[in-house]
Amino acid sequence: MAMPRLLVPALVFVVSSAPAGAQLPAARPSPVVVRDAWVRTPAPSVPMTAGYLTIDNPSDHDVTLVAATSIAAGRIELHEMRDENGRASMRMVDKVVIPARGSVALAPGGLHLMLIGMPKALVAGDEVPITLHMSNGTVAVARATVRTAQQ
Ligand SMILES: [Cu+2]
Repeated sequence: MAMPRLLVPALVFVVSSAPAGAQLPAARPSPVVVRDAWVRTPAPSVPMTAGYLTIDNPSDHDVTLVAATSIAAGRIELHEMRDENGRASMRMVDKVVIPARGSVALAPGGLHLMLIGMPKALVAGDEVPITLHMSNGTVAVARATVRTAQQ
């Protein structure tokens, strides 16, 4: 019953990823669907900020996110926020598994993308393309909107 609903975002993704595919002919599109992507407006003179998005995996196989890149950041790390003895701390993670027919949210307080070293200041309203690289060599492109907080 869920299939017809899943097909629509999958097709939309294929269309929206075409320009990236043209630039990177070797990269095959991933079956995942990325939604609700946003980047927190960086604080003044702070050279990093967090990005958030939700990854849906309508396929029958687990998909593993291993890296992210963007023209808007020198590099992007996969991070996780944790509460350790009442203190929030961040650590790097080397992968994020999106289970078959499942979904993973990168959201404030938990998993997130850490954008480090922005070549151009990001301001609210900017749209940032973020390419998600999977362990099987496929990619998914997200278009994240810069904003001050989740709305
Ligand atoms: Cu972080």
